[in-house]
Amino acid sequence: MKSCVTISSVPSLKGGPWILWDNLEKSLETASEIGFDGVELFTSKASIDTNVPLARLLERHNLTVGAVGTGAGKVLHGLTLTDPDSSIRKKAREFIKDMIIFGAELSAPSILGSMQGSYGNDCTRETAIRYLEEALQELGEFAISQGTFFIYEPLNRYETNLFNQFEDACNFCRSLNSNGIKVLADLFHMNIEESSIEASIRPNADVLGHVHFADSNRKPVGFGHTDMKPICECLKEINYNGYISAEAFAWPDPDTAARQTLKSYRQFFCQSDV
Ligand code: LER
Ligand code: MN
Repeated sequence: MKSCVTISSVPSLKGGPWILWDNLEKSLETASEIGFDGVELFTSKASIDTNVPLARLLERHNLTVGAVGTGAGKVLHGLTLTDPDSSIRKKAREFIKDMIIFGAELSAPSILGSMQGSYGNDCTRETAIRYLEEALQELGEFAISQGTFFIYEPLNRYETNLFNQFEDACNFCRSLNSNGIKVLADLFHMNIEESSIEASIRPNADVLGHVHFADSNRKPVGFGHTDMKPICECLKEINYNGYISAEAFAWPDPDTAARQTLKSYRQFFCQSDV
């Protein structure tokens, strides 16, 4: 497993669930200095302005990219894959393809979170699920063509009404005509939706592709009340070898949040007896 911390390069979304908020160069320096293996990037578009090429900066700081998030497509540009308007759905797929290319160049997959959208008003659940299915099949195959995969993230009921439970999302993704889709276990969303987080993850190891590491209240792990020990034991038991990525509020401040996250990561994943 690899430790990972989120970096947002979108100042207008300050207050969202990302740990590091400084400019990218500074955030990479902080992530590396604290001791993370990787970073997850949240950007407004499929590129990022740096004085030195990003790949060189990552190499300098001995960091990999765990994933890139596509959420800005929805929150900044209003695009979702299940919008009733076909021109918006098309733009959403194009935005995501650019993000998949951006990620693939950094050897990282992209994540579909809020850009999945919701059904309602002009669109039934059945229609929205069909749109999602078609889009995921296309994007999964596109990700494979770029040498990577694409990650679908079930969200809690206040953020989508498509798939809230992990097992439902895994079954849906397994049924797709693409092997390019994996599923994300966000421990904050799962804390709201699952009866048991570890029991939901255990039978779905085959499609688990990424983990968002946050406590019950979306603060860094250790600042809430999720019982993390059985979840971490389950991830070890199923030999999960992907990223454990801190997508949490920068509480009480980015530096403390990052340090707390790595402390918890080491406590649960690097010690044999926790
Ligand atoms: C994205 O990873 C996520 O978890 C969502 O809550 C963002 O809206
Ligand atoms: Mn998440």
